[in-house]
Amino acid sequence: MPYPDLQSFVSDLQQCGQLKRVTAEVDPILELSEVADRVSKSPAAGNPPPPATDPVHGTLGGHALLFENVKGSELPAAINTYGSYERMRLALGCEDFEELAGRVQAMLKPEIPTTLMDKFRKLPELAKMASFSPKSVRSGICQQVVRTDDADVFELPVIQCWPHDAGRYITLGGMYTRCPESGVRNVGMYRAQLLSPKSTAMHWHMHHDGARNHRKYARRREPMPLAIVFGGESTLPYAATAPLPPDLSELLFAGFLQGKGVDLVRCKTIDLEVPANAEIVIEGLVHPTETVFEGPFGDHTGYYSLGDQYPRFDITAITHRRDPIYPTTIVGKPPQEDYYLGKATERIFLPLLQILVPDVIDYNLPMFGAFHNCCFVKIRKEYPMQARKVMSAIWGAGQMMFCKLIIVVDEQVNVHDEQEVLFQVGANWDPRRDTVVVDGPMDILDHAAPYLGTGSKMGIDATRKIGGEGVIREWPDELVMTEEIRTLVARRWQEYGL
Ligand SMILES: [Mn+2]
Repeated sequence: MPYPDLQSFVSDLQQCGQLKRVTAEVDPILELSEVADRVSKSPAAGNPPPPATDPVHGTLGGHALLFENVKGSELPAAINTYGSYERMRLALGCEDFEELAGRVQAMLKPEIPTTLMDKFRKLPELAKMASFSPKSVRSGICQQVVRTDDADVFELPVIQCWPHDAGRYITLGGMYTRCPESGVRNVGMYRAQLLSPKSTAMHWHMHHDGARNHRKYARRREPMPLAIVFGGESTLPYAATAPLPPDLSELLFAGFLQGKGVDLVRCKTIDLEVPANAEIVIEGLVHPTETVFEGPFGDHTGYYSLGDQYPRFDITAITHRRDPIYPTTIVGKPPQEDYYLGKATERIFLPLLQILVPDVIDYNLPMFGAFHNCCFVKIRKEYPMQARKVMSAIWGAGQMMFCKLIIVVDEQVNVHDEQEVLFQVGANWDPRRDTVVVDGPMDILDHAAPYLGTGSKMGIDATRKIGGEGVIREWPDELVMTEEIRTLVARRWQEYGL
């Protein structure tokens, strides 16, 4: 089962040998970040075998860290709690991500009941879906302490991650907003730069749901209520980062993952509800029109993203449980904590991608691609130019539009083996015939794109070529030993240690 709050997650991680408590004083400015970076790139706690879908980098992640003595703050800071396959598995309460992918698939392909008897059989499942919805409760630990006039965000152990960052940044807070028209709640995970004891800059990209909600408030010239939530159910930070459609609630998804709805309490100073089990909640209002200069910030691209104008968030209260833990994370060159959140998404959302692009058997977003720069796709090729159709479809599937490079391979290739994929490129690719370059929208963070948010992307067809694909000569077979000989040798030669 996933954990109901951060403190039970942290204490279980410690019991499993997945967390180190650090009592030595650490500076939240750069020092904590450098320790976390080194730890996230070291062997995973307990040296577990890597998953089959990540044979090389799946062995990394180090320990989660709980810094009990952060300079300038009374609160301990937790980092790297999601930073390995094992800890992601614990946080989501699953044996492996495939198990969750299976549950997503079952939800996406509901069998439509035809007879009355079928309808009755379906009732418990529908009731179960309803039980995943968030529930309002009267009180929560997140409001054991309420501070309004004396609220000071600098009392939290907020870190500065990289040397040229513009300041200290909140990095693992769920940003709770609501659409003023439909009332639909949204939870996103965006950074916030501390400006003063009672204000931050709100960083969100134009296509984020939080930004969309803010635009609606801005048109009405009303301030937007916003709550920054730390901790709570261990599925929440993952759900906040998952690429859900705009109207699918992250809270419902978190409830689905943990098999139980998230309990919500009313905020003290704004009209919003937040998870009752959270450690810390920052309440406030985002100004409809006023902006402040935000950034630069060392980003998950491995480069700084440049500064720009973003809305200002004015804090009205900070509420927290007694003795809260402040959770944080850093981003930079992979692998870091966010790599495992991304890999969970890659696996859990495969059934959804397959509904949009049924040709896809499997895919891999390799580590060096920092999430979506590069995508390896495996298809069962049945007609000419199918690889190109798949590229176009992937570029049309939500955030996959940001893929700068798509490599398509045949069904016998292991897309999780980078050497094998690149071998197929070398063997099957004629650059002029098998490459496509198209223009389109790009990630705002892609500094190599000629314009902000637009640029070009490339597809490489590394499948075997068939008639209708510009092959004039005969295409040879790939070297593969017969199954008969392989089985025989595996059995007979084992005793010789070969
Ligand atoms: Mn959303």
